[in-house]
Amino acid sequence: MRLPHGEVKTPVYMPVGTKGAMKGVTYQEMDDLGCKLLLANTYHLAYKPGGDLLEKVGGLHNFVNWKNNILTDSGGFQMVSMSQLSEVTEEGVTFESPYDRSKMHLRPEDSIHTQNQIGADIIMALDDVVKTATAGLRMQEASERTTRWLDRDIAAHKRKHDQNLFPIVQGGVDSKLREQSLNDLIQREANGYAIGGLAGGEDKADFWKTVVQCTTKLPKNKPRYLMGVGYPVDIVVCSCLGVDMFDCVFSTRTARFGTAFTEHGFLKLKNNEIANVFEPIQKGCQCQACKNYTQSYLHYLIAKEEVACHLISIHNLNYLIQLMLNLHQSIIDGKLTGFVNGFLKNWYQREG
Ligand code: PRF
Ligand code: ZN
Repeated sequence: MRLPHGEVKTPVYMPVGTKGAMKGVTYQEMDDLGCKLLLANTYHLAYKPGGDLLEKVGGLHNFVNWKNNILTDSGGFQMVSMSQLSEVTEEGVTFESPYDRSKMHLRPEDSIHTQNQIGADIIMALDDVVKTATAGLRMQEASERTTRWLDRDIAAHKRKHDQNLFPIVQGGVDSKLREQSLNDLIQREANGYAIGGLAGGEDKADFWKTVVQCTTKLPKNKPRYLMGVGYPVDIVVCSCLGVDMFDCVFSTRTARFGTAFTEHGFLKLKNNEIANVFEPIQKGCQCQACKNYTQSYLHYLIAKEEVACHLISIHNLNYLIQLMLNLHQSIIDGKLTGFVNGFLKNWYQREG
């Protein structure tokens, strides 16, 4: 994928720095890990430091000194994650700040204006997001409203030459609504598309079916971004189903609770027996945590020091970035099937 701040190999995992910072990891470290595309969030950045300040310093890239690519989510997802504090109408969404109770009106025009100020390489359409389990008319309204808002997004977008606006397919796990949303969005001929409204607690069977329905229909020559998916197994399987981009806070959030990714699944470093394991999290891993420290030491650190969360976050990010590069290479080499077989066998077979 060629973007204004360099080329990105796909499939790609995008680490999430919601507020213009990763939790516990600097952007310099993200660059060292080989990250080429980061995610940030319009709602949080609009609240602080604000779009005007970001525009004044020449955008988020300059503000945080990041030379690679950025994608901004539109604020749509906060309608679900902050549902107690938001109200949606045809005009747009109103949020009440959990910090100081101030109101923020986010119409499609506002989301795009702020995203133009932030200056990310990929910006997202403002979608009407409802919980995946939402039934009937409200789900239909949300899906159709997302298309109406897309037309307002496109009209408001002032940087079509250097910012790629991705529409977001909605419709929950209802195949008719998805089909309608797919048809409407594909007609608008964007440079890439996102699949939204999933990873919200739906049945796994419905999840896979909906992903396949979308990837089958979306244009083959344009990137497809599955929003909010980040479990290693889901990333591998969905890459096989034709997804190119993923994002999720899971890798760093779970690290802060002491869980590391390994080729044999999740490793809970808080468990007492880890005190006697004098090996790295993952043999051969080139990250700072594995090159320097044993599981036993990390287990001891977790109870005492913030730095343990930092080290495990670095490891999990390195794990996902390397996993994606290996997936990419296996596709290039025509060896995807063998790679996926090996990955799944290792993941579910603890003894290797
Ligand atoms: N829409 C937006 N951001 C998202 C999602 C979505 O549907 C999801 C999936 N639930 C994650 N992030 N705008
Ligand atoms: Zn490591």
